[in-house]
Amino acid sequence: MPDNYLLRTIDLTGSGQGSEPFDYRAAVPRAAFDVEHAVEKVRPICDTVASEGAAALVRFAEQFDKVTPKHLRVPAEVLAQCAEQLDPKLRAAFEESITRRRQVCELAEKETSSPSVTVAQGAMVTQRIIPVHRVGLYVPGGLAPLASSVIMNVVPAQVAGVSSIAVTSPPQAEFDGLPHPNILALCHILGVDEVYAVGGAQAIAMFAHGVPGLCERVDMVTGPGNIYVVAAKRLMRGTVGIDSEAGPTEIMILADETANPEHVAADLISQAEHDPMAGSVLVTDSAALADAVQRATATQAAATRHAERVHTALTGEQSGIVLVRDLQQGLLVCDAYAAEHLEVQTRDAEQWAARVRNAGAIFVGGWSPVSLGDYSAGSTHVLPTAGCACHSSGLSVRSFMKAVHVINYNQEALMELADSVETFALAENLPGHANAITVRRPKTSQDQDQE
Ligand code: HSO
Ligand code: ZN
Repeated sequence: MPDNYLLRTIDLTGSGQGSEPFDYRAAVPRAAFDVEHAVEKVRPICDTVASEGAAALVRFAEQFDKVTPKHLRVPAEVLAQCAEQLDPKLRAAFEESITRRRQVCELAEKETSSPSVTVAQGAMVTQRIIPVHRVGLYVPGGLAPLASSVIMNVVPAQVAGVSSIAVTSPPQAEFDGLPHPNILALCHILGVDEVYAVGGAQAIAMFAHGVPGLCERVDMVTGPGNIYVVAAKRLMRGTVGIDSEAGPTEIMILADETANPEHVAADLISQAEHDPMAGSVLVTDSAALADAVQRATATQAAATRHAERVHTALTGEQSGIVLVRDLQQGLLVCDAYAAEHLEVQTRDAEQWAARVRNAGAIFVGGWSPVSLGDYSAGSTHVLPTAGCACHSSGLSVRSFMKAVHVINYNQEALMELADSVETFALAENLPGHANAITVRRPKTSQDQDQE
């Protein structure tokens, strides 16, 4: 193998043919992401915010962001100013992204109906859909101020009917202690006027506990962040709802010899650009494609702006090229890995994509790269990482809605079921439960005599 090849090869062509089940998940490892260790570090920060409020937020900004925030809450006129000063081309790109994301939210993700089922005469159960009342959205700053995350979090929350939305993002020294101006501009465009210049674990604590005189507590915190933000979400979960614990980003590409190696390489690099721990994995049945992708990746990675972190990500344990016997076996690898992003660049891509069970989002064919979904496709880019796509979904309108069962039986309907419930309760050795039914039974003349 030429020494400038960056991606390691995992050859599975001979694996998984015996009678023993083969562990495809273990064959493609992920980077270690030790949230538990970070939880211990953020615990005192969250406690201090709870006890000292705004003063602690200023101190932590000075310590971690190396700046004294000009305002902890960004004044509305600053938001408006940032929107006015936007480059018109960028503003148009923001608006295109918002329009498409909103379209998908309204047409495909919104579930407004509250179905009622009459399970017997007089016995009705309704599933009422109620939006979360108040949400706090975290937008990362630092190396990667992801303005697109504002859209991906705010739009579904608004379509869901969340009535109170607050956004927070770290204060930046280069912007005079304010969050990145593109983030502020987007808040204004989206009609969000409650915006804080607070970052890191302390921002999550501010949302979870509330800070007197500054910020009311929220019901749910969403949005990506670094490991300390994730750790604070884990710590505060329960005090507050969270969307998910986002780990390092990852892309898996299932491709055959029809794929364009330059495109495949560019897509692997695009996600490696996020983080030295990002995972970029190609799964292919074509040794020729594997080789061409290695060459293209080496050339493109050397020339890219963030070459250092791209190089670290691509050469890490969590990235590589998986060689499979055929696409059928490739599909087993994809389902076992459950990638945050899965691209299918094969002949009959739609058919192969339709057979995938586990992926955060599926990008079909050669003209739907992950970058398109990151910004403007209309889909969400807040997606389950670390294999969680086998049980979880990306952030959508539904994430901001609660389904509440409303139970409404009349007397006859309850009496019809009384025996059944009492029997069940006694079988669980919970006579108090049975009694809550029994006391409602009509009194017999015998009962009345006993009283
Ligand atoms: N690929 C990232 C989202 C993102 N990319 C934002 C660019 N900006 C995680 O899905
Ligand atoms: Zn991205």
